[in-house]
Amino acid sequence: METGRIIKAYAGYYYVLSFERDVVYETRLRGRFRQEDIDFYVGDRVEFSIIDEDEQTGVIEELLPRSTKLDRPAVANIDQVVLVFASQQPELNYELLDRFLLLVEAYGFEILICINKVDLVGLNEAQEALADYEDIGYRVVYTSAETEHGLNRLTEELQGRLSVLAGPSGVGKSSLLNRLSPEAEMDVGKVSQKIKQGRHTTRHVELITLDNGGLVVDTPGFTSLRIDFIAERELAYFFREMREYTGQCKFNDCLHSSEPECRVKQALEEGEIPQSRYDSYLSFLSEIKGEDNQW
Ligand SMILES: Nc1nc2c(ncn2[C@@H]2O[C@H](COP(=O)(O)OP(=O)(O)OP(=O)(O)O)[C@@H](O)[C@H]2O)c(=O)[nH]1
Ligand SMILES: [Mg+2]
Ligand SMILES: [Zn+2]
Repeated sequence: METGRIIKAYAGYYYVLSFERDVVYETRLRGRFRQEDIDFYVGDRVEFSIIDEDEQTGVIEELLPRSTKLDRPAVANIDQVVLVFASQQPELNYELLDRFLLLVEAYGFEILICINKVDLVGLNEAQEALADYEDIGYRVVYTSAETEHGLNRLTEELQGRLSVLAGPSGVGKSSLLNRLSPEAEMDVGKVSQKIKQGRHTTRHVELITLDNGGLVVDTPGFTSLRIDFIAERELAYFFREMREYTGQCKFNDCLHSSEPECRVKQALEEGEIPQSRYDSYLSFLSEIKGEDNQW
């Protein structure tokens, strides 16, 4: 029996990259899996048998245990989520960045922030724009798919892991992947047109293999950015810089908005919590409470 990883699923076929050799097999599922109603995800590790070595075909016999499973996009065994934002075009939207960060924190994945298109503003300005996030402790890499700035650093961060690229449309996720792995041949769209239409260029889920053993999924972004599955009380916990203060408020059920003697607000006034992060917190809080449902 062979072992490998599903790197692509298409029309009932599963493309499995063997762990033993550098070959991708076109496989089908054993019939019993249909009765057992087991879904197979891109990223899944499987046992399979080879039907024809020359044709590179096989049959999946067993699903190996998963560490994580995400439904949208459907990817198993994710090691980290790379949040890609652009320094410009589209302009860096902090509340949107905070929303992505919140979602990834809530799912419990490791996070890498990638700020792309630094060629448009210069490295210094790009770094200043993310200073708060670096202070909070997030790992940030600065890249340009245009000039190739930072691509070595990004490649290092992807080594030996399964990463999902996520972020708004038009920030350059597919362009970065095309640079990292020329075989990727991801569709790259025209940013202005896409923003107008609100459509995504990238549609199917596929794992791209890098030379250093890294695996990367380019996604159409999280299809839903809804956060209403998060409880009011746990929201502050997902803001890393607030976490250490939440237990020190006067009231146990403090939501850090208008309550007196709130340790989080004190930290805000002392500059320990960035104002824009706190603004995002309040905005998400009212959204979770159902006061504002824009997503
Ligand atoms: N100046 C500059 N332009 C870039 C850079 N990276 C990508 N672009 C351009 O930005 C546009 C969008 O790039 P894509 O790679 O399609 O963006 P995406 O994030 O994959 O977008 P979706 O697939 O819609 O989510 C294209 O016109 C790219 O040529 C960069 O580093 N600098
Ligand atoms: Mg894309
Ligand atoms: Zn409080």
